[in-house]
Amino acid sequence: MSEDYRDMWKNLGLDLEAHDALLEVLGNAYQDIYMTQQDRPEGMGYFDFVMSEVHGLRIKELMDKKEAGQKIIGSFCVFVPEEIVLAADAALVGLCAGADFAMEEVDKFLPRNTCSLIKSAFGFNLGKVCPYIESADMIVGENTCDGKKKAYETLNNLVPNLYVMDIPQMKSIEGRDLLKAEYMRFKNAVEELTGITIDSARLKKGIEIVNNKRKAVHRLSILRKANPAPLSGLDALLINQVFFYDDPIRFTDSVNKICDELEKRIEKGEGVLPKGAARILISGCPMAVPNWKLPWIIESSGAVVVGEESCTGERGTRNLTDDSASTVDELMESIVDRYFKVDCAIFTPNPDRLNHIEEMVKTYKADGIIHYGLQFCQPYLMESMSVEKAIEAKNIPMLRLETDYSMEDVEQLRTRVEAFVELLSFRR
Ligand code: BJ8
Repeated sequence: MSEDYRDMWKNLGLDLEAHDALLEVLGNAYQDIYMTQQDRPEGMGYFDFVMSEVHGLRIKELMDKKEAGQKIIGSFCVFVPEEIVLAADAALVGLCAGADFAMEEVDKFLPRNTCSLIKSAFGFNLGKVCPYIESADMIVGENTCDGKKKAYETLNNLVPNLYVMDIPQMKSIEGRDLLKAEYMRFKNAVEELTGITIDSARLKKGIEIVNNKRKAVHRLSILRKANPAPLSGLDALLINQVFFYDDPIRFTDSVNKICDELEKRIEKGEGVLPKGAARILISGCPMAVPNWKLPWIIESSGAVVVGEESCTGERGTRNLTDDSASTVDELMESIVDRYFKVDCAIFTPNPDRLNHIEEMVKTYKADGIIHYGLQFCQPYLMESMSVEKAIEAKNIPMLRLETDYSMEDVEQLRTRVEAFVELLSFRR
């Protein structure tokens, strides 16, 4: 890393020593997990580059934006509408929440039975190792699960710029009204932060950029229907993770480029694993960078992940926002319509998610599902029981796993995953 970055990190208030240690661990994990994969498409070079510069060049770009008067908004959830943020010339970035860090400090603020994702967000903040949180002008917390909701009360004492957005828990008329009211309030807050009034032309542009980004990711997902799969689940997850960090227009171009390459691969019948490899759909909690544990275990057990029913996957990216309306209010209605379809397990009841899982199994020709639940994540762990019953009634095999960010249970998980993959191969 260049000296420029060190100055930049220092100015952001990062703990340089701790940050160096973090980058070393991450760099090694990336080498071991990503760079040992065989037959990766050339287009993944771009995403490798983004990852290698995720705390470097990308932060430099964001700092340059700030210098030019633009604002940075950080978020932990796919319910924060990027369309509104872009309409005010600001940038939306995901905040670090995918690895354990500074856990002794975290234990002073959160109960032990808190999910790894929330603990990680606190660890990166308390350990002063997340340049995104330090560069953000506004951090958006959303009232989704109880863990996050209460954790934001504590986070509010640790950061100066937390904005809390309420999120409905039922797909009712009242629930939709609440989301609309909260998105209007968020639009006003973004306008106040940036000093920019969001008119319909700006909002349309924001919608167009985000729709294009989602269209590119949909194009990529559909290519994963092919057998043999042209892309590993690990690489697909990486692309889904980069979705939250990169410049949206550049990201869209890069995803479309890799799609062009994958189309050629498919024509030639080339894939990352042999045609007979078991095809797995992952469903459940999101996997923030650098949480690559489960797909790594699955794919090093001889199976291939063909889809993610997750917020770092299709739950987060499916459905476009209708941009045909002409007034700000109508466009805001379209944004609400689009986000109200997100079927996070915080909703009760949540039949859409089950339908989507079944639909994904068919679309991606999955042989089975691995449900990924983070320990202490009540919404997804609870829902996994009813999902399992419904899925197994349809004769689709499902394995329910519960884990955290540590690597201590890797061998235990591997044993269960291998047995599941064997079962799937047997049924083919
Ligand atoms: S829309 S999935 S990104 S809330 S793992 S913190 S649910 S206890 S992350 Fe999520 Fe938005 Fe929903 Fe998606 Fe709570 Fe569970 Fe932890 Fe979780």
